[in-house]
Amino acid sequence: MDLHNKLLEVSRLFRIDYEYLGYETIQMGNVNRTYKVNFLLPDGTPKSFLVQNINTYAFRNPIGLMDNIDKVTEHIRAKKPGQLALHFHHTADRKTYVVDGKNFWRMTNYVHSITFNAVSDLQIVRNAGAAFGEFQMDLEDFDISELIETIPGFHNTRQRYENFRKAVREDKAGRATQVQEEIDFLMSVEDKACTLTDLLAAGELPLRVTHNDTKINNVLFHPETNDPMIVIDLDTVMPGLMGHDFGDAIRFAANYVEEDCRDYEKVGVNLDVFRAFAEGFLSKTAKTVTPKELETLALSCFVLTAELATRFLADYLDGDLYFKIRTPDHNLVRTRCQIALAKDMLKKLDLMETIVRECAAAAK
Ligand code: GN1
Ligand code: MG
Repeated sequence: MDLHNKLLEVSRLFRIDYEYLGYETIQMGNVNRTYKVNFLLPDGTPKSFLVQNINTYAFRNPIGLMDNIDKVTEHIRAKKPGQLALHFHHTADRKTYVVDGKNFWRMTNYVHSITFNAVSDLQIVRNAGAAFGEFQMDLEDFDISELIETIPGFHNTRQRYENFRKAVREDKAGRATQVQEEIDFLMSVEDKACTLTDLLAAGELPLRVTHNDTKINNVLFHPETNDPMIVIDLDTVMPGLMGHDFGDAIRFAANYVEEDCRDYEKVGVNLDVFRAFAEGFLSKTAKTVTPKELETLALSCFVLTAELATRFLADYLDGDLYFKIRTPDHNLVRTRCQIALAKDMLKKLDLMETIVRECAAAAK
């Protein structure tokens, strides 16, 4: 069945009976496939929904994942009744998903909004920082044991390095010799990149419920006012560290260029964006952040950047099985961009640490 008819069939299973107009592919995320599915209400007004095809190579337990999302969204909704939330549609037998063969479908409301990739408007960045900080705080009293790990060891950097080493060893796509320089660099920073993982194992950093995929385009903003409306992409909400969310957000938002930019000499941390995000994030989290978390917040940006570089490069070596690619060397370009960013972060680490301390002091 072609996609046009498949999306119609899925929508009908989610009990959307309006007149079907067709679909648009949404460029969102590097893992799942997302479609905006358009209908016409009986009175002639257009109405859209988002349908996603979950990548079950990445998410091996999609039913457990939907269960996590249900619990987390319920918890937040109970705290903030009436506030805009993601709503997952149900089938006739009350399921939030439709399985057909290897495909795992879900449907949510479509929120008219805007998103940002590279941002220079500091107020938007500050707002995004506050939105992610607030998200963690909303879940501060959530019982961690209720959540499954949707991707086990997602930000376990030691484990990521093991996977990376395995990919280098197996060299499935025969590409290892052309990327020796990248492999050597990542190996040389392994211990530093594993700082958070090691501190967690030593009991020096607290586990929290975290988002774990805090790209700034996972905050939906109001199209007219630019106010943050909602945090989306809850697939990786699970136990994690505060630095995972802070670090991943900076990795994405504070880079001068997008995460797959080929102009490696343009890559780097914009410290104004860094400060604005830290201000927003700490305005919500300063009351609960521990001294060790604060001390490692700037370093967490390097950690998340290096970790993702190992993931992109491992996928390149495996033959591009995990991340969606748009060019044959996409994962290599992503790797090189993240390595350039990681190097710049090491240079600016002292400055970033000072900024974090200043923002925390101002927020208290
Ligand atoms: C993936 O699919 P998306 O864009 O939300 C990945 C993140 C990476 C990101 C890099 C489940 O996120 O961990 O940081 O790509 N998500 C998963 O762009 O692996
Ligand atoms: Mg995601």
